[in-house]
Amino acid sequence: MRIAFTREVSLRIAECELTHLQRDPVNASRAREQHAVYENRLREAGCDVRRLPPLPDCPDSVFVEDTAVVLDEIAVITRPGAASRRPETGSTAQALRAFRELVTVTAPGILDGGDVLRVGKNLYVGLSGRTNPAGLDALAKAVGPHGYTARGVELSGCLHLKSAVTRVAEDTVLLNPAWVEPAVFSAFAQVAVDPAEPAGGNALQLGDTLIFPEEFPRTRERLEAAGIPVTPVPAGELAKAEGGVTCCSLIIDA
Ligand code: CIR
Repeated sequence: MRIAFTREVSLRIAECELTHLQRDPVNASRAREQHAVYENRLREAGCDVRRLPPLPDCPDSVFVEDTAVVLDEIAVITRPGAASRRPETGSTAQALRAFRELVTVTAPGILDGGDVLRVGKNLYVGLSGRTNPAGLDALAKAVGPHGYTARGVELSGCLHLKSAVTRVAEDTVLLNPAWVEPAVFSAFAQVAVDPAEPAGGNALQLGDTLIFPEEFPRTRERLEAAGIPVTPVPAGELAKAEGGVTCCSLIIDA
């Protein structure tokens, strides 16, 4: 069974953290409508969608991906790089405890799940404003005994590694070459985002389904030309909060 943990959009989402975008107030009810469509797409892709307890006073709490890194063997509870987001991890840990042994990142480490791209037993870890070398080390120590390697990846111009690059098929990544060095992913076939859609590098692969924002039609064309069909979702409202489609779920095979 595949479970997708999500969390409802806080009505305070307009007070979210912002790093690269100018504030364009998020409409919480529109964000909730779009989030409900997203949850339906997760169900259609075979997930049992379970909502974590609401955190109405944590504006960014819908972005559950940042609170944990879930692997087959363990789950690593993060220490988010933004202090405002640290209260989000407790309820994630509470939910994951039933499924995985937990390891927790501690100070001075910071780590956001959005910085961790897993491909098999390789973890690519963005060294971003939200993840530091101590966070990378903590992750590497936690996962090493289970046969994983974790390597740091430099980025520029975006919030998280997975803002810049995600896996879209067995052997293919989607990336924005302005934000991450394509040579790091030379082992993969690559689809580059359309330059007019710089935030188009974040897609969520669930088996044969690729959930992808409907706001990026040009990049969608590039994916489809590469033989990768997409399942579009409306994601524009949470994009104003610098969130993408991977950010809104934690996927766990139970
Ligand atoms: C933040 O800055 O933390 C939120 N406004 C956006 C987090 C998006 N999460 C993700 O990309 N994994």
